[in-house]
Amino acid sequence: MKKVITTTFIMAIIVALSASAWARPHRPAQIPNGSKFQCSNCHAVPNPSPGNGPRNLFGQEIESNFLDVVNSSGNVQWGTVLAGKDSDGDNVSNGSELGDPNGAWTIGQPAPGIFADVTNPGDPSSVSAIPVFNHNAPLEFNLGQNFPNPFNPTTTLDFSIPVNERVIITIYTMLGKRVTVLVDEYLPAGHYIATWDGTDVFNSPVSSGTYLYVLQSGQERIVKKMLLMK
Ligand SMILES: [Ca+2]
Ligand SMILES: [Ca+2]
Repeated sequence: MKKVITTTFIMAIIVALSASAWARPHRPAQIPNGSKFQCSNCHAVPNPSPGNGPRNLFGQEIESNFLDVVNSSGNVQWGTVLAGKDSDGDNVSNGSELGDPNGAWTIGQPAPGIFADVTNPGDPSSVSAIPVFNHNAPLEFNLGQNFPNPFNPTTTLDFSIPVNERVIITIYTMLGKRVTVLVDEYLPAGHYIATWDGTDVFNSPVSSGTYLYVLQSGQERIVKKMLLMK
């Protein structure tokens, strides 16, 4: 009898653990462009199993206020309110980061916005270009020196464009190998800053060394160097 009870107890624990480990991977499909960062949208450390690991600020916000049922099978209530918040405090709203500024997207609709521009709403170092207002410098085509430099692992760079234009900022190794695309979006004329967290397109940290960053917009192109020193 005792053995049966023990076995039942252990099986109950296994079932409970499996439910918590595997119930949440449905959630990336419940936010716009959630496929880009998958579990990392909501988890600072998404491993070892999908849905486990500590939550980031976006994940905490959803868990507290934006689930229809507060348990592991709860569904995310994406909409205007959640889209308007800036969970990770990087000055870009959750909706803007996910390509749906107004929270108008619903499950089943095509992914909104430009996939390359989607950034992580739970990671303050994941931003595309942020407009800078009340900037006194003349509005001309310009790419500033990154700051700090040398850096480890994050650096920011400022740029400006005098006309509405598609802007692409790409980072290369000194041998010309493309590391990542930092910005690829149509922007209004203005001053902007962009941040690079020292990772490549696979979100893997890159090694120390000199990197080139290239701003391309219309017929214009500016190349600068920066030094990552670990
Ligand atoms: Ca944000
Ligand atoms: Ca972010």
